[in-house]
Amino acid sequence: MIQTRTLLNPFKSVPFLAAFAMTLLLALISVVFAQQASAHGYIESPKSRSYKCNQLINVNCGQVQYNPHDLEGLKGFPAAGPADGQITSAGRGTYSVLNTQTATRWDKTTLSGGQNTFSWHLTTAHATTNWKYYITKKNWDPNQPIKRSDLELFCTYNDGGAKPPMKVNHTCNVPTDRTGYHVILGTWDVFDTNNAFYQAIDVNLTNSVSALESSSTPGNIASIVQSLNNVALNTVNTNITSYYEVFHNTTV
Ligand SMILES: [Cu+2]
Repeated sequence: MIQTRTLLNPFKSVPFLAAFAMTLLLALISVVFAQQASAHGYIESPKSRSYKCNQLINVNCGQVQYNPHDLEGLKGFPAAGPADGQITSAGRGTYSVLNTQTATRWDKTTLSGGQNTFSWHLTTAHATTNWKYYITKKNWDPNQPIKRSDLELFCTYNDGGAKPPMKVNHTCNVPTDRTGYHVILGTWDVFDTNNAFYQAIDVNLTNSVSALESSSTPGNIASIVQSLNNVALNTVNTNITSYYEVFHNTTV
């Protein structure tokens, strides 16, 4: 009896209560962090830098390997948002390895300029202000940390606060006036928080313009018969082994 009453005495149980409260607090904090870790989203096509870390296509990425969807920073880029040199990590110290910028550090996805689809995989469908896509300028230096002045906007989708589906697809026209290694930055501004998500995509642009420029001019070839839908090509020299596409108003 006396022992039971002593145990229930709150003043004598202060260490126990404090330990209990602390445990509860830690449990709450871990629940909040677990929710944050499972929240948000990443660009799965073309695979982003962080998603390639998750897929072990990019290696030695640190923690982002486990959290490709967690690149959350302040919204309002480029006026606000992560500082220059920290854009590709969303300004998150935990993921600063993503800011490493050299011509060879990251795996590149081959991409043709023109119409492309960018696909986000969301783990939480936050109400959305807008989605924007930037690309490095023609004269960018792939061996220097990326600054906002290296980037130019090429595509915007405004959602006006709507809640997106878990898979979001955007069709955008990627500039066709540049080739080789470029970085595309996708931003997702959340409507009802101060935050946004930042996704870098490393691409190797192969534009048809440059492909045509680099190929030799067809020789020994002549067209004798043309109709509205058909152009007959005759080779003057039968040794021709090349394949040619005939363009009319840029359409094959
Ligand atoms: Cu989230």
